[in-house]
Amino acid sequence: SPFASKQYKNGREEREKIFPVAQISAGGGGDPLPACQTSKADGCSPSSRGVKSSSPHDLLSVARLVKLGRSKNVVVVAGAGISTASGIPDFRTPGTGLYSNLEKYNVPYPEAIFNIDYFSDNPQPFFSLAKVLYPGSHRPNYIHYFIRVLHHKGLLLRMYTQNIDGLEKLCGIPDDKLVEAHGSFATASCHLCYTPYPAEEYAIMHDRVPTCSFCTATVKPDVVFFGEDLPRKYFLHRKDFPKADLLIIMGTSLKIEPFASLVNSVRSTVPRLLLNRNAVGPFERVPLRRGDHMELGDLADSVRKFAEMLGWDGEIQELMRSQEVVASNHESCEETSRAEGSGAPSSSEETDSETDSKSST
Ligand code: CNA
Repeated sequence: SPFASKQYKNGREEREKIFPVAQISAGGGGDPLPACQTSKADGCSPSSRGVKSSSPHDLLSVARLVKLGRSKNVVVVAGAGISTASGIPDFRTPGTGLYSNLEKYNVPYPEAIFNIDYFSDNPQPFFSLAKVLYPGSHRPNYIHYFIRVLHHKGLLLRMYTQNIDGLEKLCGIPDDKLVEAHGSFATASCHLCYTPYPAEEYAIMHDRVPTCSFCTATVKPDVVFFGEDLPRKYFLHRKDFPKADLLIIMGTSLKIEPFASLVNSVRSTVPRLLLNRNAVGPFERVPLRRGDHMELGDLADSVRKFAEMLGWDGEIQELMRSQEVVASNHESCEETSRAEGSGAPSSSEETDSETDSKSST
């Protein structure tokens, strides 16, 4: 089957597929948990919030480690919560998350939209949703630029993101520092015969489902669906996590495996900092593991506070201003050239691909 051929392509040992945690605990493929159980597991229940909540000391003690030069190999693990400030809804935030707003996609249960078997029969819901997530209409925010500055300082070992919005790349985090664990929209392939299609050819923004010119099956962006293999690059985690000396977890509910378990693969003495609206994963446990810190609340506020403690806020704001000015000039240039009918200029956003340096902290 085409599925088997993809497994073969990725190598036997390296096969890991993504699953929602809820399905795994229900016996690997059962119905997802009902909403109330999900929100409890999300850490929204008073009991999981109450006992050890965030304190200003958490952020401060991690900032101190960084300033003392004790954290030089920082791994960042991120999810949809880092992009809500850019206007992209996450999955699970009640009210605004995509899972609360699925009526328009007409799917039997939320995860169906990213289920490869469901997609084979009915790709339309995914393509409707893809328009919301598709790169192009959103800009990186302060949180993305914080991570880029972490890289500027020579402290970022790697960023592992579950996001498919491409904002990490857009803010200039270089390719070799980034693992897009759940794939991206940058490329696409036929979901049956795996013929590759460059992004511009599969034209996701049009109101039709793109089909393969060889076998007529649906062309799917190389976003990893439930039940699909993770990209090869994901396996860098085997090298990176044992090397990490600080783990920062931001904006994720840690509900999707195997990504969620990555946070447990740093050495037991390594400090872990959770920045999120609510406690998630191992941070729901009371008491917390020694070395675990969390700052609960709005992520942009927490990251700004952290950056101020580190003395990086000015640099982040300056970088953000310069990049965003370049981007908006670029946009108005494109608009002008479109209006004048002279075609679009080529993209020229600055990235850090040559600045992968251990520069000053
Ligand atoms: P999720 O399950 O929706 O969890 C997001 C987490 O972030 C939740 O715990 C929220 O409480 C928290 N959060 C959201 N906004 C904020 C905020 N402003 N401040 C503080 N905390 C906040 O999403 P995950 O990333 O954990 O789930 C993984 C899925 C989501 C991946 O497979 C993605 O492909 C998928 N996804 C990606 C995007 C994107 O690319 N931007 C958007 C929506 C979904």
